[in-house]
Amino acid sequence: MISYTPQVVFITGATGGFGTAIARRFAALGCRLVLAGRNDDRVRALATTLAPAPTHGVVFDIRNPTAIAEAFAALPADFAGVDLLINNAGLALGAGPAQQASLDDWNEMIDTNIRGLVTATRLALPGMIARGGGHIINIGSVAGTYPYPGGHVYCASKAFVKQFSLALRADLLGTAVRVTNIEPGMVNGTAFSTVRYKGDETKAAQVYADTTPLTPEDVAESVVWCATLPPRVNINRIELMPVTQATSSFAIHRQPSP
Ligand code: NDP
Ligand code: 8X3
Repeated sequence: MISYTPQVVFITGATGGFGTAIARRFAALGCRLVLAGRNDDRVRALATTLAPAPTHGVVFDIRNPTAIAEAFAALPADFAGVDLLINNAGLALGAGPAQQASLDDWNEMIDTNIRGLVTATRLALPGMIARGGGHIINIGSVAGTYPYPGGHVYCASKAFVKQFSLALRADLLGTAVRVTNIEPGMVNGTAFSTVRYKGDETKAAQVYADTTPLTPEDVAESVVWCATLPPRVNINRIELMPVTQATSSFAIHRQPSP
């Protein structure tokens, strides 16, 4: 049941799997959408597919705080009152052991998943508070709670997103601004694993082989549910996994005594 409909929804990573699925859902609800991506052609193409929904495209690399600030400052009047920010842009790079990982990959994950997310959040918050309400929805991950081999900085970045979400809500107590962290497990139908494996489609496909993963639409459903609840309700976190995935026990390395 839809109890509340946001007016202006700002989605980072709108050109990717989750971002596009989320944009479609809010377009269908009649929201005005700010579509953020780093590729102008892809942002324009997405806007075309969403027409006649009112959209405004912004193009920036989320690792560039100045560019994000300029995009917020230049929002046209009818898109300036952002009352829902969806911090979705993010990526994992590499899945090998930490001691063999690329430091450049680690820094790119930190700059994208952490610095980009906090920058967009900091820019959106004052307007939400001034207008008397708003909602920050972060796309975290089960990786933020459950570490796994090869997860290192990706897991840590999503742990940051989870704790930042909870801490933010603590600061926002007394305002009508909501904060939610959505924490999906395995989701296919996006570029996530292809990006992680640097374009190796075979390795990316192996992640989902013989399973029934979640879909981007499943994630979008959880986002829309949180955003359309009555304004008195704050969903702090949602953790969702496919039925074909579960958490497991500790791994133990056993070595016979010499
Ligand atoms: P996609 O790779 O399909 O989408 C990622 C989006 O982030 C793309 O739009 C991409 O832009 C954008 N992006 C990445 N880096 C930057 C950057 N430097 N500047 C601007 N935009 C950037 O993956 P998903 O849709 O699967 O991932 C969306 C979010 O969900 C991520 O935060 C991911 O960590 C998280 N997640 C994914 C899960 C999964 O299994 N798929 C599970 C749990 C969480 P571009 O289109 O230009 O590449
Ligand atoms: C994406 C899910 O399990 O690959 O965040 O880390 S996982």
